[in-house]
Amino acid sequence: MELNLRFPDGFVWGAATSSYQIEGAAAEDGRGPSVWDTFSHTPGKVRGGDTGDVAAGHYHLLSEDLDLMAALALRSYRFSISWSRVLPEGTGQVNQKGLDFYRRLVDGLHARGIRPLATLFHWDLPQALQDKGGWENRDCALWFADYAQTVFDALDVADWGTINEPKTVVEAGYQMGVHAPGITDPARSYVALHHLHLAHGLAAQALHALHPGRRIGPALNLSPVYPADDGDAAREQAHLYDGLENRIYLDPILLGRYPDDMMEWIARRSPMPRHVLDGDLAVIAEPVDLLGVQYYNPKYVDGAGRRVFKHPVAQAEWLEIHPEGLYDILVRLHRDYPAVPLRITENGLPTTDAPGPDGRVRDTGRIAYHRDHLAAMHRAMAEGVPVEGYHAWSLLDNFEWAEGYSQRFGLVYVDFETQRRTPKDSALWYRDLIRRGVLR
Ligand code: PNW
Repeated sequence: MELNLRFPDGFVWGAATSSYQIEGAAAEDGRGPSVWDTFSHTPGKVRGGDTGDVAAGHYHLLSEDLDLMAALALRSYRFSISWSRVLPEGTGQVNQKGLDFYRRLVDGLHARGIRPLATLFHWDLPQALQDKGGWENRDCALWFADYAQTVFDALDVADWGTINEPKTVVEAGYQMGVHAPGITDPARSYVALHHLHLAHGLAAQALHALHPGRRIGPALNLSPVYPADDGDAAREQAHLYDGLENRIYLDPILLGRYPDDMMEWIARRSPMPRHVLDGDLAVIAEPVDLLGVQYYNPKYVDGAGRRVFKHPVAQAEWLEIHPEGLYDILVRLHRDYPAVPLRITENGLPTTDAPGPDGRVRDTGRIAYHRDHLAAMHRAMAEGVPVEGYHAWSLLDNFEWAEGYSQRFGLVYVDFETQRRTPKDSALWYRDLIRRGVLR
């Protein structure tokens, strides 16, 4: 069926990556170790014992990857900066070679007419700072703000992202322990959350003070939460889970307060409320200039608070596919929160498609996925939701955290033996969509 959905001229079409997932060169040019080096080198933590030591080799293939982005007609590239490449100890001495890598990246994007969206933190905390308590230490927010100032001053970037997915840090990193730093303690997780929020706010304040006219915002993974049935119990559980999935991330930043019901819930499990000091929420609520929305899945909850699946799942078993969930999230953001330009900073899925004898990668499932989500997003835009751009996750197949190299989210196939890049059919489809500006 032809859709024929036209997007505004100047719509920001992009793709996203993150430093530890693609760069490799983990011990080169003075980069210090991060918590993900430690975690991936700990036996049993990552599938197959995979690490990001080499990853997609992007550190050494920078100009090839820039040309690839241009060939795919991207208008924006969302990447993250490795804090420990710039500041090997997390604070103090700057590693000029590390900073130069990001200067070359940003210059290369400008030369090709591609807008950078630079994320300050996509989970690779310098190990030296984890050794001092990491995000459980309030000082971590101050170290983050200092690091942010260093890169704000060094890089010609107009649009900045602060913390990528604080929810994944809290849940995977501090509750389930399946991500670095591998902690399994809800009590500690909410202390870390507050300091992540504080770090976000301090960085936003610093950018506004030092570089007026530039923009900054968070990148939150949001999931609409639906009751699995019509009962009152499911409705109540859905409201609770909405607090844990969405409101504890959105409300402090956009409304300047933690939701009352969530503070009660957290206080029964964590000393976190004692770590919220006078003035913190004013910092956290520094007005943001854009809101990054990462959408992967909805959550259905039954009356016992159990998660229920209602739609097909992708190769990643958590990734239940429900494009309408993106529409629901966008409309809700527009209804419940102050107006702020929205960017879809991630949306995508892993597939197992590999090059055939003719070299083509026929990832028709990925094309269908992006098409359906873009149609849902377009419907929200037609109803007045201010979405300025969309970033597919991901530009390249990469190190998919605890799943190692077993899940491929890329528009571009990467042979991890040869580092050869092959645009999948989805990449060519996306290129044509960008050129045409019409979703068919
Ligand atoms: C995001 N979950 O992570 C990250 O920002 C990316 O770095 C990552 O590669 C991508 O999504 C795909 O996983 C998530 O279990 C990881 O709900 C796990 C979940 C959600 C997001």
